Amino acid sequence: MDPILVAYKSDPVRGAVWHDVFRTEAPDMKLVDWDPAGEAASAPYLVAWTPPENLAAAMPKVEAFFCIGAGIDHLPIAAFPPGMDVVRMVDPDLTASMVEYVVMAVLALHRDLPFYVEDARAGRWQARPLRRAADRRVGILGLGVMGQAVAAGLQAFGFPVRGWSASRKSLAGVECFAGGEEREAFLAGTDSLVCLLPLTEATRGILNADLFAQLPKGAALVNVGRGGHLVEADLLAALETGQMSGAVLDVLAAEPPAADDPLLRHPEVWITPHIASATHPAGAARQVIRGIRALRSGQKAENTVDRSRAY
Ligand code: NDP
Ligand code: OXD
Repeated sequence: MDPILVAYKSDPVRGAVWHDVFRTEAPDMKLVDWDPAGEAASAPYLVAWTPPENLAAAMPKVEAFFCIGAGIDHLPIAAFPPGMDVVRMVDPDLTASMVEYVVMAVLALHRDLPFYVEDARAGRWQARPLRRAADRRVGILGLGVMGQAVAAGLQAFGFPVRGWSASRKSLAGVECFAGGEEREAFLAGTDSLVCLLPLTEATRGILNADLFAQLPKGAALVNVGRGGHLVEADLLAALETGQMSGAVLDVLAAEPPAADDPLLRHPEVWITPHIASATHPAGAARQVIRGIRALRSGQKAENTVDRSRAY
């Protein structure tokens, strides 16, 4: 029987791991690197972060697109072939890396690290009052796969955790808020805000002056969602007035940012180059193999996206 063709269009270094996993764990499948003029173009399955332009024409037999990341906001979903499944990445290692990053960021802001780093560089030796974790309420925008895992990670340090999502959740020890009508109450009791929303038309620009004004004075922000969630000028203004006390931003509107982006050298802002988490290739390859097997047996692949919801 002919092998099941799977096209791979992504980083070649990580690709070596993908090839290894497919070779050893899916001998009935053939992973082929993307080549618009080669056999990849006739594959029914595509693994990529960005698909080729005009996917329907580039891969006329494509049935399912496996996105290598968790977020799918960069995809031209409306222009995709109508019946094609879109599957996003959900992987324990991807989630674990996100938990590490957010816990690190919330703790760094909680323990005033940005100030101590600045102080040390300026030769200052001065202690700030110590606040108990129990007295710092952390609010998570987005209680999906990542948000729920992050909530558990933060609870372990004794932070009171609350979260906000579109549909109501019930999570042990987490105060859950849902929908636009409960957003204000959620924000009013949040001292450190973590954004783990997907970027959609409903969430674009959500981290803006209006939202910052609804947080208690001196609140802190951790944005690991997307740069498009944050109105950067509004954050700068809120830092200036003291409404916000600091921020850790892993994602920015422009990546990389312009060399003169005022956020880059702001003493109260820490920036990282979109590394909060990343897909780990071996686990990701196994998820795709499981997904293809499910599709071949007439089931849905796990983590198939509801295309009408766009996340
Ligand atoms: P999920 O889809 O599992 O969770 C998204 C959550 O956001 C859900 O709880 C959902 O609510 C909620 N939500 C969506 N829209 C709204 C809205 N309009 N109002 C209120 N709540 C809303 O996603 P993940 O947890 O897997 O990932 C979240 C995001 O994290 C990704 O989309 C990506 O942008 C980002 N990410 C960033 C990385 C980085 O390295 N910086 C790495 C990986 C992901 P409901 O549950 O009711 O649907
Ligand atoms: C993702 C990311 O969405 O890395 O997976 O941002």
